[in-house]
Amino acid sequence: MIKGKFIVIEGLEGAGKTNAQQIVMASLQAHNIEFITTREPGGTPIAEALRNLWKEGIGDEHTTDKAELLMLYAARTQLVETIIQPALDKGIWVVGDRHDMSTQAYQGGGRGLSDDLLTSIKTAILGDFEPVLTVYLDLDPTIGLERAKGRGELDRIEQQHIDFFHRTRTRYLQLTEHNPKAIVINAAQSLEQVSADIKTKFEAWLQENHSML
Ligand code: Z5A
Repeated sequence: MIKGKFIVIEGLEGAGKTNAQQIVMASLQAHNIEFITTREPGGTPIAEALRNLWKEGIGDEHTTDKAELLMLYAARTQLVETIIQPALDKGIWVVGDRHDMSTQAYQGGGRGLSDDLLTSIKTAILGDFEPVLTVYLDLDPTIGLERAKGRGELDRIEQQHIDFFHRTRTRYLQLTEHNPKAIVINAAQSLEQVSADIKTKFEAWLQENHSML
């Protein structure tokens, strides 16, 4: 049985991940590749419950930075072990809305948690499990938050100081620059141009990797 491939869409809020996921899905459909989609944090009943608990807290109590990190990894391993890995083992591809790079960028870059802590937890929980490709939508956070505001009230995480998102973006750029497993898209362009860029670059990647199917 040939294994499926794990492709992840990453970027700040308002970067257009929903649109990017649809473009990747359309390409896979055109090549008759079977796939499922996931989102993080979440994607299973337990992981979704952890997402809500983390986002909303209980009353006035919210997670500390380290508790947040552990909850994100609890949700992630639940999703990987029960949904993602079994699908890949059956030859089904997985298109994820966020995965571990979000933690490296938001909790590492944004919150400033140490590389030692992040690396030790990541290694303990995920081992060498990682996506074969990450499509990173790069966007100035001021534009992304304006777009997100257009959809309604910002949630607790989205209400962080703008510097938090600048640090997060800087970490994303460090992680994706010169990374052969990442495609970087300028998400500040028009929706049409962003969509065209994703399609072109993803199709090129697919063609290169198709022989491995
Ligand atoms: N988080 C974390 O801290 N650590 C982790 O490990 C993980 C996550 C996994 C998840 O929230 C939060 O969790 C997120 C990171 C953190 N926090 N923040 N802040 P979520 O799942 O609720 O939200 P999101 O992942 O950030 O999704 P989003 O806000 O929906 O972003 P998006 O999917 O990229 O946005 P969109 O819905 O595709 O687009 C937003 C709007 O912009 C929409 O109206 C589009 O039509 C519009 N748009 C998109 N592209 C364009 C262009 N090119 N031009 C004009 N308008 C556009």
